[in-house]
Amino acid sequence: MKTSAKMILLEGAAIGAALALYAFARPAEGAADAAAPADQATAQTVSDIVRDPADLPPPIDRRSARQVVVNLETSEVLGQLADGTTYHYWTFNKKVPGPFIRVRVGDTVEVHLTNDASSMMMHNVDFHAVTGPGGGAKATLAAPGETKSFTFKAIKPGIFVYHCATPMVAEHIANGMYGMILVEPEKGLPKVDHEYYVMQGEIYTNEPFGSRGEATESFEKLLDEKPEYYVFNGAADALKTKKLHAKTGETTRIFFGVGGPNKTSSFHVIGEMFDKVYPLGSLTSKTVDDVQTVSVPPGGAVAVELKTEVPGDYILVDHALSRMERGLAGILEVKGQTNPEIFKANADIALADH
Ligand SMILES: [Cu+2]
Repeated sequence: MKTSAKMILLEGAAIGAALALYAFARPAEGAADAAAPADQATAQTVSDIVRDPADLPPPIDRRSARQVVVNLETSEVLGQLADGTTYHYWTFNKKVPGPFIRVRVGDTVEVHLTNDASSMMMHNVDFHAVTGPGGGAKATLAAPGETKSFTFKAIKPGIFVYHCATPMVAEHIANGMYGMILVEPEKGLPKVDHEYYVMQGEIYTNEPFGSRGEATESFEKLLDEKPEYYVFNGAADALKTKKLHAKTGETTRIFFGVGGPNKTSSFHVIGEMFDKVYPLGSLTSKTVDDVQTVSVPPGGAVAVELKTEVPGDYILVDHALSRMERGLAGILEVKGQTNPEIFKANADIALADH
C-alpha cells in the first residue's frame, strides 16, 4: 500500500513536471550560458524571413518512386515582422514557412534535422504526411548542435503541413515553425502556368500591433488565442511586396496552408473565383469547382487553381477581414490585355437632368 501510494505520488510528480514542461517551454539545458549579451543581441542583423511565394520545387517528372533526402535546419533568427518591427523567429531553414518539400507517392523519404548550435531551444519536426509515431517528432527531437534523422514511406498522396512539435507546441508554431510537404500522386498534378506557396500564421506579441522596435512573445495572448499579427509567409503584408504574378489567360495554382497555430482561414482572392479546389488538401477526392472562399483549418492545407482573365491586382485575404488590418494581405498581380467583355469600368453616369 505504502509503496504503491509512493509510486502514485512519484508518477503524479512526473506527470506534473511533464505538464509544466509542456506548458512553459524552456531553453534547452546548458543553452542559457550560450545566450548572447544584450549589447550583442541589439547588434544582431535583421533577417528577411519571408519565404518568396514562388520558392517551391517544380513538378516531379519521374514515373517511379525513389529515395529522397530532406535536410532541415532549425534556426532562431531576428526577422523583420513589419515596417519598423522585428521579432525573434524560430524557423526551418531561416524562412517562414519552411521549405516546400515535394515528393511522389511511394517515395522513401530520409529526413535529417539539424538544430543549429546557436539555438536556445530544442526543436523537431512532425510531418502530417508520415504514418508513424508523432509524425517523426520523437525521432527528430534535437538539442542545439544535434542532428537527428528518420525515414518514412510516403504512402498517401496529398498536401500536408509539417511543424515543430516540441512543447509548448503552439509556441514553436506561432514563432514560425511550419511548412508544407506535397506528396504527388503517381501521375502528378495537371500542368498549370504558375505554382505558388502561401501559408498563414499568427504572431502573439506583448506590444500592440504596429509598435516599433523588437516585439516580444506573449504567452498570455497565445493561450488566449488573441494574436496581434496575422501573416502570410511570415511577416505583416509581406506578399504585397513579394507578389504572386500571372498573365491574363494563364492558370495559377496556389498551395495554401495554415500553420496557425490556432485560427482557421477563410481563404479568398478578391476579384476572382477558384475554378478548382482540392478540398482539405486531398488529391484523391473529386475537386470542387467555382468556389469563392475556402475554409482551411490550422494544420490543414488546400490547393486552389484560378485562371486569370482580367489584368489588375487581386488581393489574397482571409475573409475574416479584421485580420487584414493586422497584416494579412497579399497581391496576385495580373498583367495583360484588358478584357472589356468580362470586366470594364463604365464612364460616370450623368445625374438625371430635372
Ligand atoms: Cu521548435
